Amino acid sequence: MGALLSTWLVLLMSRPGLVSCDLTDGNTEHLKREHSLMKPYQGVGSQWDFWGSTLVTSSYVRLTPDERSKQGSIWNTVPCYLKDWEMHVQFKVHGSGKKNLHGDGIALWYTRDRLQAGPVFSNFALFHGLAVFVDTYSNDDATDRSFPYISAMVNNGSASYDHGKDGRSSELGGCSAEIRNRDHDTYLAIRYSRGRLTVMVDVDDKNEWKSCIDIGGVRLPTGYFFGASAATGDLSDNHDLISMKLYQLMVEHSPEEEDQDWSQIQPSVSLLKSPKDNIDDPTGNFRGTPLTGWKVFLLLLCSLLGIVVCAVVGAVVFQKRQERNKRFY
Ligand SMILES: [Ca+2]
Repeated sequence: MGALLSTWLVLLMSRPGLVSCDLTDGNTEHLKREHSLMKPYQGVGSQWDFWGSTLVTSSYVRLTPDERSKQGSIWNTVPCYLKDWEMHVQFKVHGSGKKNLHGDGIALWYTRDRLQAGPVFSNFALFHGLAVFVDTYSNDDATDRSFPYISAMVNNGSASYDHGKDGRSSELGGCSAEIRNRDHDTYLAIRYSRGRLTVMVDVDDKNEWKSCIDIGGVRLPTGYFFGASAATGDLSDNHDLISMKLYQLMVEHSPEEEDQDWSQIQPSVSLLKSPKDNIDDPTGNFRGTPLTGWKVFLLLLCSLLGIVVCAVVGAVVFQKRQERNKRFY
């Protein structure tokens, strides 16, 4: 029995992926440089294409300046074949416009097509893939949410982001975040793993992630491109990217999942009733994954104790029966 337990322990220890797959703290070992944009932006030109008003300096990538009617984007040239990933974006939105007199915001993309200009934060509207919008201007005059507002959309090329309504009809979830004209750095993380899409923000200079969007049932293929874009209209802002860092998440998949051709998946979301019903973890615990190893361990320990109890009870019953048989003979 002891040997069995130690075998299980060895199995658990030898699968560090189960225990330490949370890379939100930025484990450089899993940083994928070919999909990352970092100072001093030496990869720009080979691994990243930029378009429109985008200006690359040694300390930031400015998608648009604080001027009217500007459009800019930057796109990774290397398709991403990771099944589970986490993108950390450090950005800065700033300008001379007073409150509510600035716009329009930044969009982050994981899409089939790249460098396709259009009306959605300067990108093509009928996109295939995932978009996360950092929308700084309320086009729709609704008062139920404050701006800047962060939201996500998954599209298979059939829906169009409604700019006039701030994408309300197609959003999967979102949150308000004070990201503009801050003195400190602002960050956003997008995690896609096992069909779960999680967006976190760190904008209050507390060095901690706050949950913004967390939904399950999301299907995204491999082989798409990461990008970022921004646009200004009558109102403007400087939309700056400081870095985009992509981390591979070490997650195991079943043999059936591994056998599938992930590049053929169509982007989709299987909503039950509303995006909120798709939440896998109601606590929204983004850093909860390391517990998985312990949960497995506890489950195994409980099963082990169950087996021991059954064996002891069985032995006692057997012994009693033997004694009773002896009495009869
Ligand atoms: Ca807007």
